[in-house]
Amino acid sequence: MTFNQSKFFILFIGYLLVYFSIASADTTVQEDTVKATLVSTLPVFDGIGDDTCWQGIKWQTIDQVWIPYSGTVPEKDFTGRFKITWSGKENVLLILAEITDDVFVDGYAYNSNPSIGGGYPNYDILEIFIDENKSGGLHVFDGTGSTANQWGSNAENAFSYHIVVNGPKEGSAITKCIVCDIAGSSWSKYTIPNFAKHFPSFAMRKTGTRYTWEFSLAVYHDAYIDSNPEVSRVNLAAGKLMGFSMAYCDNDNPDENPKERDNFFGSVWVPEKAYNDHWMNADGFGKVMLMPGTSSVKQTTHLPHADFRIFPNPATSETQISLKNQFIGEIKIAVYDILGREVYKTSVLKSDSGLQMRLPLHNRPGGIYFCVARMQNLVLSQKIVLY
Ligand SMILES: [Ca+2]
Ligand SMILES: [Ca+2]
Ligand SMILES: [Ca+2]
Ligand SMILES: [Ca+2]
Repeated sequence: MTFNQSKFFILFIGYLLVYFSIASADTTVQEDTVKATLVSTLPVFDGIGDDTCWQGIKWQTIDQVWIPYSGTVPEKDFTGRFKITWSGKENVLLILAEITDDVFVDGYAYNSNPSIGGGYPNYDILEIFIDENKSGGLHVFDGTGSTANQWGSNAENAFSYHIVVNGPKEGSAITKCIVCDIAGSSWSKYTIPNFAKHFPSFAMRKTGTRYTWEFSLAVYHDAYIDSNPEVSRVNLAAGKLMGFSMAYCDNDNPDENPKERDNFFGSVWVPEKAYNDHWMNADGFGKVMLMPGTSSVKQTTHLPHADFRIFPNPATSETQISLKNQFIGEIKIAVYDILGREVYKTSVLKSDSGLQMRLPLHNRPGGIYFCVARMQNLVLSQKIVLY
């Protein structure tokens, strides 16, 4: 071997060693579609991930460098991973994120005026990107018309939550956050809304250089109105597929002024040309699917949706529900319109022989509705079309 050949050989062996050490470190799993399991109990929101609902849930990694500051990222500079589950009873996503960051840079002061309150991505912040109907597309402004640079036609087509906190003291947790996004109609008329109210429970704890974020997240569809969020609240149900990614902005220089972000890490691979597209475009978001609880999977030997039928559907008059599975006990039935408003609810006892009942929707206006059946560890939903 020449000197150059042997140098290449040593590099190659080194690459193999690194490759196999990563491949064998099977503590995290990055799936194409992240499966979020239904859980029956909420965690205690204290920034400690020892709750029952987190047990047995796989970690997902935040390991893609979307914006690099320097060539390599040592482990002490940053590692990130998260778990996601959901609660049908509370109708929220549940997220546990564990971030290692050598220097925590906080101090951001919120202001809805972008010329004063801008720059939040230059602090240490956790980001959640969510597109509840997986539509993709731009989500910056409520632009009208068809110019190429109007940055979308609906700011709430997807949300990009930038979660900002003042770092807690060593060994303690904080429960207050600011959640910035962009809304408005154009770059000359835009605001920074604070969407902290979309996070009903929130905690972030510091243990050395490990920061544990534990929170719930309500999900809203794209007809969201900030003055009345509940109208657009989405009813989470098993089988629902959403656009979802997480990211972390890492700055390690608390003394600089103005602040400037170093690295930017994400949970999904993005092409180089779209390395920083998530904040404005939902096309590159990852995917999360809501799954029934593990105990329900065992209880239900058939496909859940095959057992839950609404007929006739589409319907011009009265419709009926038929539900067959092994569940015995109380089932809560609710029907929602396209805006998420509850238009009918009842609760029934189901025996093991199945459930069949009328759904009195014949006086409702025509359109799309969703029927949700909630039982102990399982939430089933079906779309109904009324003419
Ligand atoms: Ca906890
Ligand atoms: Ca760092
Ligand atoms: Ca959307
Ligand atoms: Ca940092």
